[in-house]
Amino acid sequence: MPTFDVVTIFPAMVEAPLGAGILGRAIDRGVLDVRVRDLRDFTSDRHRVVDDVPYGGGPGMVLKPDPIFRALDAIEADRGMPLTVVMTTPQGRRFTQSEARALSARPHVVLLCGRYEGFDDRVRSRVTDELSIGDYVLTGGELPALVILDAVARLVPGVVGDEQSVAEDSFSRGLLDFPQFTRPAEVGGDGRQGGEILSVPDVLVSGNHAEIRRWRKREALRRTLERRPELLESATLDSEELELLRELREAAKPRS
Ligand code: JD8
Repeated sequence: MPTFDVVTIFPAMVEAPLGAGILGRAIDRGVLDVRVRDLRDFTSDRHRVVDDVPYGGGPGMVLKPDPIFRALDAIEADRGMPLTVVMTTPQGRRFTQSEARALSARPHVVLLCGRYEGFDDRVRSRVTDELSIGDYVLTGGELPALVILDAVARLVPGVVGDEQSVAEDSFSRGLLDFPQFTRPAEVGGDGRQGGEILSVPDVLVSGNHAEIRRWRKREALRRTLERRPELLESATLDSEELELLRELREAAKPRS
């Protein structure tokens, strides 16, 4: 079960989201250990400078290597464990649920958050994993670090109250989620929905749990087939799901 350190020049940007929700509660309860470290605390000059101009010229600033090395030395000394050092960059491997699972098995994870034009490339000598959360451009590594932390921490036993829900998770199973409903059983019909009454599917109100399980399986498969068919190639399906998938594909076939 990993403990986490996040190294950033914007600690408040990382601390605020960690004060709310499931992760916030897990930290309060002591089942999740996250320390946010201000990179400026590891500078050695009076002005706490973390960046400098790029060698070779060009726009923007680059994060100096020394404060990062000193931060990593301090974390290593504090934690006394081998560090997994994750650097979030647009050039990294794509972060996926299987990357999250792999990180959740490490004893300690450090997340390095870059800014500006990124890190001096020599920092990579201390980095074990370079990850990207997706193909879009962000202004820094704090949001990616929070995304990775959220996905990894919820796999840590005890963080999410209900272990069952983690195990049955859509991406753990390789399928999209089935649709959810709550009360009331009918909404609209009074003009607020343009006169249309929107009802909860009868089967969910029926109390027939075998039928409900089967309906949910079918809807999860239907959504996956429609929206993310490539996921079905690596999904692990039981015999009932394979049969439902055959039926859905049969029903979707164009007939002449
Ligand atoms: C870290 C600085 C800003 C913007 C140079 C490097 C991840 N999926 C992702 N998109 N963007 C990032 C990311 C962006 C970052 C840094 C992560 C540190 N930037 C960019 C333009 C030019 N840099 C990311 N993971």
